[in-house]
Amino acid sequence: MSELKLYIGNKNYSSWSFRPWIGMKVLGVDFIEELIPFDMAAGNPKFKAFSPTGKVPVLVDGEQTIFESLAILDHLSRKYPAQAFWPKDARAHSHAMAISCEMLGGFSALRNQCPMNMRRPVVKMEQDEALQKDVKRIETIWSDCLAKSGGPFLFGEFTIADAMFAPVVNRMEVYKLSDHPDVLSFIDNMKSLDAWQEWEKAGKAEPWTVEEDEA
Ligand SMILES: N[C@@H](CCC(=O)N[C@@H](CS)C(=O)NCC(=O)O)C(=O)O
Repeated sequence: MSELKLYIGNKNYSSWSFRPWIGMKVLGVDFIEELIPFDMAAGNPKFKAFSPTGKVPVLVDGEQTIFESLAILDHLSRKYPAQAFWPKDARAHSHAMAISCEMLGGFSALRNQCPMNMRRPVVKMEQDEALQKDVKRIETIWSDCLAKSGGPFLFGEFTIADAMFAPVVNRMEVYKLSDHPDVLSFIDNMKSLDAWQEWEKAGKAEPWTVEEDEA
């Protein structure tokens, strides 16, 4: 039985939950998942029972509770040093951390206007100036990384940086935000992962609808 338990929200909508979940699946970490759906924009009061922030995701590793998606993945990179959670090259590691932090703290127009939604049909969204700015910056980040690494993932092999951008891959696709060739090929590479397909299938099958997240 696994010693790790990952608390997550709805697979259709919970972009922050998707990050550690896909990272752990692709990098081969055994864990038990506990899905507690939010059926309202303000989450679920039940999250407070296990989460210091009242938010998901949360990882319980024995006696320790780790919250915040990037902190969870970084914790696992130290717990399993043999697995390449971060790029092995020091400069690439720093770059992967930088863009992961940029994702964590930035792109508010994209996050607010285009919620992750696995069920959404692909329909183009009109972009205001703020959304265009976010999309352009993401195109630049992905293109630079893929040009340097040669792909198929941002740093060659799948790392935490890919996990941190996974929900953006869904947004780029379902809101048709970019026709940049590097964006399109990164979407294909991410979507071809077994873990992606497992999450997407489960998300599409969920019964819950959150009106605020149906953009
Ligand atoms: N910065 C946090 C964000 C966590 C977050 O906002 N999670 C959402 C679900 S995707 C949540 O739990 N929302 C409930 C609420 O805000 O009440 C992380 O990286 O884990």
